[in-house]
Amino acid sequence: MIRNIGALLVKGVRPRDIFMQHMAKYDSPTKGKDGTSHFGDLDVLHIVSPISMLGDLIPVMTGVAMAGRYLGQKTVAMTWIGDGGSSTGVFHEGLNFAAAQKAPFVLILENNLWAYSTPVRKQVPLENLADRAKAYGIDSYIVDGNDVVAVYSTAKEAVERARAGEGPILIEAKSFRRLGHAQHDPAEYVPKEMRAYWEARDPIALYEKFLSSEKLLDAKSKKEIEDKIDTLLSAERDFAENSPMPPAELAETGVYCTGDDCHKIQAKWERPVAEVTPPRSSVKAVWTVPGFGSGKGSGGANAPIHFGDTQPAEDAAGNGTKSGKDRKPRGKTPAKVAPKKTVKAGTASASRKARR
Ligand SMILES: Cc1ncc(C[n+]2csc(CCOP(=O)(O)OP(=O)(O)O)c2C)c(N)n1
Ligand SMILES: [Mg+2]
Repeated sequence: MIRNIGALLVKGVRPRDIFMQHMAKYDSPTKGKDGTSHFGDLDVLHIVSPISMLGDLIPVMTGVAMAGRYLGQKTVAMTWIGDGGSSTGVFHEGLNFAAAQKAPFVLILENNLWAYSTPVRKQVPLENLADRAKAYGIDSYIVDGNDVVAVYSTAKEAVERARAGEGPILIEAKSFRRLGHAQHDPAEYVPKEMRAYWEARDPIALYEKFLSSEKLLDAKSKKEIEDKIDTLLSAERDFAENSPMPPAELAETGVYCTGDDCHKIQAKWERPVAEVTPPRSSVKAVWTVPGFGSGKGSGGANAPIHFGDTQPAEDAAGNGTKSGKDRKPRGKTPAKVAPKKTVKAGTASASRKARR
């Protein structure tokens, strides 16, 4: 999800890459092709590029989790979704699929109370979005999303459990979106009292308080950290600003995958391939259905799908015509009696009706 730039930095993405990506510079991860955080790094940092369509990353990350397991890796896939995004169809399809596959997958649902200008209460009738997990028979956690240590330990536990085969796991992190949806949104629809309540629970201030109370941070070390970050960010910003814009003649390159010169990603097998090769079967991997496809019965054209009470295609084509166009219309006089199953079903529904 594109709201997780913080997580990218934690994973090791350099600030310059994020700056350049936003400036659409040539040295950016996508060489200026995309202006937002739509980039990943499969090879080194193991980051899958986000997708703008809310929820779509859930089945994708489920696939990544399944692929890792198949290849014998001990990977756990993780992604984020918002409160709004958790109401999309693909959220439910993806999580159901992950649950059915027992995928080693951890999904963090950031409930920041707003989806653009829609408050969470207007789009979902649940107090706790973690309850969505119940529908898929998977475990979930609710965590104070503004408590850095709680989020860390909950996520760590969930990842360990997913790695041990207990996944997928849903974590609802309760939080708040302090600014608007984006720079163009002043978020005047947010009640003042609500903003004040959450501003008093700023996660960075709370974490600093925690570190001070644990004697892990004092004014001097705080200043050192802040100065270090300022220096790093200035250098990274300067690098990004001085990076060239992409040459116009490259505008149409790198749009489609062109094979080896595009990427060199290979599956990393960590188990013998033979282990997952299916045993030889005496049954041919061919399944023919009379009258289906472009065989004899269809006269070379698309075969009609026939149900129990319609004339089989081969019988109908028995007039010797080769072309589908010239065939006599079929299905007017059923050649066969409807199969028993259909009769039974009809009887059952008739008796149901009679009971009403
Ligand atoms: C399927 C889909 N519908 C609509 C959008 C447009 N859109 C982008 S972000 C957003 C709001 C998302 O709210 P939420 O999921 O709560 O995440 P938040 O922005 O609060 O982190 C919308 C409607 C989209 N990207 N994808
Ligand atoms: Mg939200």
